[in-house]
Formats: sequence, structure tokens, C-alpha cells
Amino acid sequence: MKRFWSLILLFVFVVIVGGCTEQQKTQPTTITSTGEIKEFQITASQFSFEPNIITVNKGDTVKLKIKSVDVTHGFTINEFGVNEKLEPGKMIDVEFVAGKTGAFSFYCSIFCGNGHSGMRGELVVK
Ligand SMILES: [Cu+2]
Repeated sequence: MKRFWSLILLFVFVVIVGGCTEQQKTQPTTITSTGEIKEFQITASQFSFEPNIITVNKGDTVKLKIKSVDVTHGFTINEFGVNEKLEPGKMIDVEFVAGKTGAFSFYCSIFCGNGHSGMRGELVVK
């Protein structure tokens, strides 16, 4: 009978240790990483950017591929020194490091029509 309980104990021990090992194996993928490359494709059109909210982590390298599908627009993020002219149909590559946390607006900086002043979005750096 004692042997039986020893086996049960051993079984429980194996399950617990096995469970912990399993957790350690999967943990690295759940850690919030900094220094990753985050790439986004943004479409500019009268009078919006799509997507208009971009979320990254502090320290990430942000790569944006931006294209206007109608008229000439601008793309500006003051805090990260980004200021591009988006000519229709031409893909523009933007790259910067999100070195500070906060919510930063990006906006169209070239007059493109009646809704121009509302053509904006937000870069969220966590
Ligand atoms: Cu505009």
C-alpha cells in the first residue's frame, strides 16, 4: 500500500515539474519585446489614413509603407522628424525608432481638399 502512495506522489511530482517545464518553454514568446521591427502598410486617400491607429512598443523600429491612392497628400509625425510627400500611386518608405512613449498624431501636411484638416491618425508607443 505504501508503494501505491509513493507512485501517486511520484505521479503528482512529475505532473507539477512537467507543467513548470512546459511553462518555461512557452514563456519567451509572451514577453513584450522591444527592439522589434514593426512594419505597416498605410493607404492615404481623401480624407483619411488607413489604418489610422498604429501601436508599437518603445524601442521598436517602425517601418511604414505609405501610398496615396488618389491625390497628393503629406505624411507628418513631428515628434519623430517624419515629413513625406505622397504622390499618387507611389509607395513611400518611412523608417524611424519609436524612442519615447506616448500618443503622437500623424497628419496630412499637404492641402488635399475640403476634409484635409481632419486627415489624421495616431501613433501609440507603449
Ligand atoms: Cu491633405
